[in-house]
Amino acid sequence: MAEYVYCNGTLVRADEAHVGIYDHGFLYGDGVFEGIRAYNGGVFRLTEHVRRLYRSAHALSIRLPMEQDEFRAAIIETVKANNMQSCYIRVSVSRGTGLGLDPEQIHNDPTIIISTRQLRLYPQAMYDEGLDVITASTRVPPAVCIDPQIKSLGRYINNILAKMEANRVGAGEALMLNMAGNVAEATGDNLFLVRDGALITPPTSEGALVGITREAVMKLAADLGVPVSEKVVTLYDCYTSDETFLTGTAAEVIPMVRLDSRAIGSGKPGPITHAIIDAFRRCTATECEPVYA
Ligand code: PXG
Repeated sequence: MAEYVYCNGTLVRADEAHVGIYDHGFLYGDGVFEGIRAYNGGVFRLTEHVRRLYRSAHALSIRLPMEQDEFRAAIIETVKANNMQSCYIRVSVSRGTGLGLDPEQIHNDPTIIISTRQLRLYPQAMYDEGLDVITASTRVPPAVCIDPQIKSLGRYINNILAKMEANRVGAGEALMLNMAGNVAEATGDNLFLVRDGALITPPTSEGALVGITREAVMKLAADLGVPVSEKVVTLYDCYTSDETFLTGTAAEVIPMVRLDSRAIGSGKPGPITHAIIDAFRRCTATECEPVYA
């Protein structure tokens, strides 16, 4: 069956979709994106993802030519056109097309692409055994320079470099520090640590994206009676935590059991991590917006 892509207002065959060579996303990373997930014919946190997309676009003064409910409908139509039940949905938006930095000199007609893909997840063994992680030497840009709340295309060069550092030594992920040397997040996931039965995660001012999975986990933890706080996290805090895990749309909730050759806690996924993984799976199984209703 042909793969379909939403491309600037219409569904077209993926092999016929194209983006101009002067697209500002391609030329300058001048755009925003979302990675969304569908589970068993339902989209997880669709409203929250589209809201974050619109906030990211607004912060960059990119005006989307439709209301959020129409955008949500376009995402659902794309999933339907590909007859997908469970998939990764990539939404990419750029400012428009034209050579030169000046937005006044380009067609401010945002490029909008929505595509669906089967997921390439971490193997189950990594969820059972936990990830071996390193600290990357590549830093996150200061929040006062590039705000991490904007899920912008251009910000990811450093995340890619940090991921390459992890790949080079066979680690599953890399933690990224901010300019003060505090932990911001992993390359494509947020970080939580467990200390004395409570969860701690770095605030966005430390350079972390306001992850949708992070928000879901914070609420699930509260429901389980596990206190959660946003606090500055140092490498010492990670090395000496009882448990640590990462959260993201693609990885969901994944335990992290080693950091820079030090075992975290027992060196095995801990009980709170297991409880959060179970609660998150229940959440994705029951709280999705139906596509085929
Ligand atoms: N931090 C960063 C820097 C991310 O990019 C997360 C945390 C987790 O956020 P969510 O909202 O997913 O819980 C992300 C996630 C892609 C892609 O190509 C998307 C992400 C990461 C890597 C690749 O769609 N976003």
